[in-house]
Amino acid sequence: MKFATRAIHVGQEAEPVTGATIVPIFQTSTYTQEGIGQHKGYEYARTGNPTRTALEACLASLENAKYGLCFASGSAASATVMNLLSAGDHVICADDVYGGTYRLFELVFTRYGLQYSWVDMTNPENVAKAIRPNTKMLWIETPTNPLLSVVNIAAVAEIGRKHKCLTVVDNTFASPYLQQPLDLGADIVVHSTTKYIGGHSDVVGGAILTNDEQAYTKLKYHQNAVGGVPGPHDCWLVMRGVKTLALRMEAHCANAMKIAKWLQSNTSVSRVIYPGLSNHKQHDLARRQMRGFGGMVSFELKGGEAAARKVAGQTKLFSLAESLGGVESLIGHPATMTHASMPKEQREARGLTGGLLRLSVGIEDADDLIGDLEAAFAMVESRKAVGV
Ligand code: P1T
Repeated sequence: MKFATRAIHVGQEAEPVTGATIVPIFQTSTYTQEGIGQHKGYEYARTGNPTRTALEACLASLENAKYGLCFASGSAASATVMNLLSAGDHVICADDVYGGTYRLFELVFTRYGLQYSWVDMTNPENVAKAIRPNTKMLWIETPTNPLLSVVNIAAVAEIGRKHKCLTVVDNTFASPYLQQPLDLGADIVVHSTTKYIGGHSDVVGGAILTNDEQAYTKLKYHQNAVGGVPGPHDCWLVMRGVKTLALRMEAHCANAMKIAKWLQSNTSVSRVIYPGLSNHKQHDLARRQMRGFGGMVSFELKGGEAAARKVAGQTKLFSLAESLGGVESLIGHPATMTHASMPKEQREARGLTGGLLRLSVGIEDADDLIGDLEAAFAMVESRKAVGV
């Protein structure tokens, strides 16, 4: 079965008792046993729930994985991957990641004795150079949040194999429709299903997908032991969203490309970052590694931070909001929003300036979205002209 078919059918056979075509929401915390130890595979809903099982099977299939585990958030999924490690272990991470991932690793897990090196993974040699005797994991995000750098998954996974490190890819920005890291040699994929997979900005969730049986067994153990599991209704919402992932991603990519090109031609804009533009530093790699270039576009205005702050408050269709990947367009100011927990010096060293704006381009009509940005830019220009 091809991707779009799997998104609608895998794990989602008609329910055997009633014939319900759509997987029901099994809103139960426990399961009645016929006798001690005699049950139908479910004992307690932290450990397992049929609605969650269906979603786990579907997402595993979409990432070409044997095993899937779902979580209450992308952050809970990332934290559970860290549970594979022990005090004294070292992780090499892409230096441009979601601010919450930076916070989780640098401010939470370092207190438990894990060590992190933040390296520019766009050059895989930097990863090889950062390897230490205690390095156990390589953590990739690609395209990165919010600077949309593209990391060569196959090259980094090769380094991981050579040094017996697990390679993990946070595939949230691309979604499995645009990129399947396990096929490129990665060991584990992590998602915030809050984003493109859910697709409607109405649910928070996460997932881990893998073909590594040993890693899966440990992750499943920690999923149950730590307990950051999603409720059945949330699983059902994610499952409803994922059915249209293929269609939505095509529309996100087409709209983002139009907007990136429009921004590039606009005289108020000093820099546009979109992997689909031929001047993007890893454009050729993105062409090879991804099926499309995604729905995220970052840019800077000539007026710097002051102009960025004003534009972010002026758009009408682009809501000023955290998050991404929904059908509706969002605009964000990473320095004060998604990446506020990263110290200013760290942000600036990565090129994440106060002037940077990030668009999550939705699937509305592209002309309306361009019109919205145009009006916001004009409003800021006219205020500047009258000194407001
Ligand atoms: O929000 P949560 O479901 O816990 O997912 C965390 C997360 C993990 N990985 C990436 C690449 C992410 O972008 C996120 C969440 N990001 C935002 C909320 C944001 O606006 O960038």
